[in-house]
Amino acid sequence: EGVGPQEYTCIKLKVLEWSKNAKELFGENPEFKDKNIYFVAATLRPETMYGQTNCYIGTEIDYGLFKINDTDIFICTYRAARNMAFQGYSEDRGKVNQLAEVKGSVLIGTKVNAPLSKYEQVYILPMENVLQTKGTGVVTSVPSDSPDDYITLMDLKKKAEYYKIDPSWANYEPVPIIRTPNYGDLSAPNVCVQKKINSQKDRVQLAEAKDIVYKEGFYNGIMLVSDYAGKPVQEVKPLIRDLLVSTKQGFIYNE
Ligand code: A2H
Repeated sequence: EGVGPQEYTCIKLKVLEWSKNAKELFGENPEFKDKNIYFVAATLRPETMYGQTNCYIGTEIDYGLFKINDTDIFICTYRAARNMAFQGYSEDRGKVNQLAEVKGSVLIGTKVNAPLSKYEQVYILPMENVLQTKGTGVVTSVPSDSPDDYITLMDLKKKAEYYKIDPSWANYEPVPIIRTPNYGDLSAPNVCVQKKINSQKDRVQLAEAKDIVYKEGFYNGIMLVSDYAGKPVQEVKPLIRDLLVSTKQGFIYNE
């Protein structure tokens, strides 16, 4: 980090139904009527999008709703929207058109469609370790292959009331999407169990687990799903990224 630009794939998760609080704010607003509204999540692993089970935001982070063109509105941090505007994702290059601002907590429980996911609808859920200063401030969740995503989903299942969510929103299981020689078909859950990681507060062990799972998936992983089943992750990663971009379910974003 900090050395040179990082290329992310941004994934567009379309809003299907606002949370109760967001509906009160935006439900009747004519500016949002008939528009496609997307949470925009930055990922380094586009090949894992088949395993999305939810999407995380920070409850204390401020998010904007940004007009991108005549049909599309993006939800992300202002910082990311400004970077996007300079990268050609806005009506006028370099200009941000912010329609509204909202605290993350208001958006929790919004139902979205996550491209390529086996689940047709998933929910916006809270994660404690989302950084305002990285990517878009929106992190799509792939518990099969990301230790952070997995352990946070377990926290939410165990303590739904504490996290102020409806238990049904977290009632999703990790999907086996990549096979690895050392950690099997659900590498993130397996490494978390092996390292006895109990919650998203175990930051040090989680960082180690993240490193192990990332390297194992990238260098030794074989796809279990999609048209690319049986192929190495290294080979298909750019192809799945290109698929997401060409179908306009995603776009390339640098920072
Ligand atoms: B990755 P780097 Cl399956 N705050 O996507 C915290 N984490 C963030 C973030 C933010 N604002 N923005 C993006 N991220 C996460 C998939 C994935 C990711 C898998 C496995 C590992 C992994 C599904 N979540 O990342 O610091 C996003 O999660 C491990 C590095 O820029 C993004 O990719 O290197 C990754 O961190 C970007 O991290």
